[in-house]
Amino acid sequence: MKIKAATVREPGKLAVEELNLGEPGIGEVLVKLVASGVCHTDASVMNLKAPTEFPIVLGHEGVGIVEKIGEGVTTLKPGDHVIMSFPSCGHCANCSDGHPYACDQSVPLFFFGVYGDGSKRITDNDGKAIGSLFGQGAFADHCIVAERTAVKVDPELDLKPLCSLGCGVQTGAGAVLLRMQPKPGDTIAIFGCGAVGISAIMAAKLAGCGTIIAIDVVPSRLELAVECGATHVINGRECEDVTAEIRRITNGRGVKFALEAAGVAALITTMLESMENNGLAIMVSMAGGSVNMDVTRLFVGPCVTFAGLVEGGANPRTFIPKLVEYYKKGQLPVDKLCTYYSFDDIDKAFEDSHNGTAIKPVVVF
Ligand code: CXF
Ligand code: ZN
Repeated sequence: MKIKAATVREPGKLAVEELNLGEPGIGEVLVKLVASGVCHTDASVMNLKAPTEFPIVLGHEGVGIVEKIGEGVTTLKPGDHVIMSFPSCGHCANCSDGHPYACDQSVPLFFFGVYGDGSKRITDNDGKAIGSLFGQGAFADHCIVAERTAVKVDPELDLKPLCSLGCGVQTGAGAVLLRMQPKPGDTIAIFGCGAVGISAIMAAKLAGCGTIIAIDVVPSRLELAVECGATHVINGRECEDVTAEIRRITNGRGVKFALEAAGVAALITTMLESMENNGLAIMVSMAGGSVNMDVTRLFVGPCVTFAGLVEGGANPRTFIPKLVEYYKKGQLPVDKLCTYYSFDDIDKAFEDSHNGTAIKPVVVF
């Protein structure tokens, strides 16, 4: 079928093109997109700050309605409303063990535009194969996705605000609820109040954290952080010593948990120096770059666990339904993050994501 899709053929250039989408293969479904969120990873791929292969259709926070199912699909049917998430092979040791976020095939499936069998689903009018980012390619009117990558949701819900449950919200909320698992009263610091950071703040509130410290450089984001559960804020541009301020707020102890969601490598050092003894610090953003620190500081004085975590350590098929339940109860008000754009305005959506005007730009089809 003919589709319109936002495609990158050379670094930094996104163009909506008419392309040809094939049929859903074994274990795959065809989805008519309702909306798709812009995530910083889309821009990283577009600007070659992540490994990839052009041409590729961007978009990996798609929500839509199943139009057709491929052979062997048993859990979805035409008409089902779905949130699409990250792909995984389903066969490797981590997938078999319930940890698809650590799939052995993550790099090709996330970034190189291929599906589980190694092939692509889109061609251009010259017959050239075009990739689909994260096995979605969701900046398009239709896309093909693996059944295991799509999560069915209540058709009564407006799908549009739910798109980032597939990536950004899952990443922030998962890091807190699945990996950190804070107890009521615990302390946490969140570096970066974009969609991932704010979702982590909402999750920290949900878990009953007593001290939730939000760090950002944009006052409006810090205000939103407070609205979503932060008990303290630090403006990193105005504060001379963020670590000292975190220690002051926590009576000298430092925080038990911290999340780096700002995409700034230098903040890793600040985060690690702000931890309490036996604390857990997690990095989830594509910060890039390197840090220079004396690694002895990770275990002499406070001993700190530092982890990189993809997609919140989630299994989307079990975690996204939980996130939807929290959303329905008003405990995960993700609609506060969204600004909506028409497909014609996709460049503006990327621009506003880049300059921070919009926290979660959502392209509506
Ligand atoms: C990405 C973040 C960097 C590692 C791969 C997954 N998540 C979503 O965009
Ligand atoms: Zn993403």
